[in-house]
Amino acid sequence: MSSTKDTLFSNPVESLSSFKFDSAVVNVFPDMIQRSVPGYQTIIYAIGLLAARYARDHSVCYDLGCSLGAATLSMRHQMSAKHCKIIAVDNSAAMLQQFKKNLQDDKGEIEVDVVCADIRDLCIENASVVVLNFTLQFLPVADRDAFLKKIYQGLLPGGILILSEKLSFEDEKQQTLQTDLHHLFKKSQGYSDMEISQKRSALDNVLIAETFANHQQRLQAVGFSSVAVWFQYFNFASIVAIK
Ligand code: GEK
Repeated sequence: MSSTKDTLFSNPVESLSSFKFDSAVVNVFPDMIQRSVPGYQTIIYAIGLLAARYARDHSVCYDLGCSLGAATLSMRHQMSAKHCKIIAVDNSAAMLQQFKKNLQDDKGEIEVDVVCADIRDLCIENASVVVLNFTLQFLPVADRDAFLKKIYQGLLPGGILILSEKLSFEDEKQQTLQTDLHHLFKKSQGYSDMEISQKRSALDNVLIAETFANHQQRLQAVGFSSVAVWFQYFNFASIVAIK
């Protein structure tokens, strides 16, 4: 994958437009996400471990909002289910163009279908594993219940959803603390205060974080029988929900 350094917000931008997953972002994406999301690599690796445990023969694993396919490739390299395929979906054509190039150099044997679509319009069926790795947070809150219901209905009994999200906190002190800790993390990764604050403004109204309690309640309401956080690093968490 490209390792071009993310400097998108390093100069003052007069009027910040909303963040978009366009070709400028694609070029720096691996660097951006690793330096912005604490624990990203650990989560990616563990998605492969979870898929190795839960992917069933003759079923489908979905990677929804796949970007450059890091979660897809982790699953592909660690799963051993037979006659299983991965469907990787994103609505950014620029992301998928680069992902398809990366796939050509990948030696994994499991079939991967790369689909350019809005994940809300997708038909989900015969799924043993569904991954939403930092994607749900970009859907309007009003669409999240129906979308998760659709995922639940498309999962086989015993199948899992892996849901990673930036979290918000009901408790104001925690909200401030976790936000500060995230900024310290980004500074430690080489981002300047200006880059951090400009990126935050660009993501305003684009990335809508919810509390863990919100996520848990929604997942239980759509039917998941078991919901737990398996990883958290400051305000970034990954949840596993079992049907
Ligand atoms: C990873 N999962 O590296 N339909 C399809 N794709 C969407 C939609 C939508 N409605 N909304 C957003 N996306 C990846 C990282 S990035 C997270 C996921 C981040 C896509 C969007 O185009 C982008 O590629 C991805 O969701 C979110 O494991 O950049 O913070």
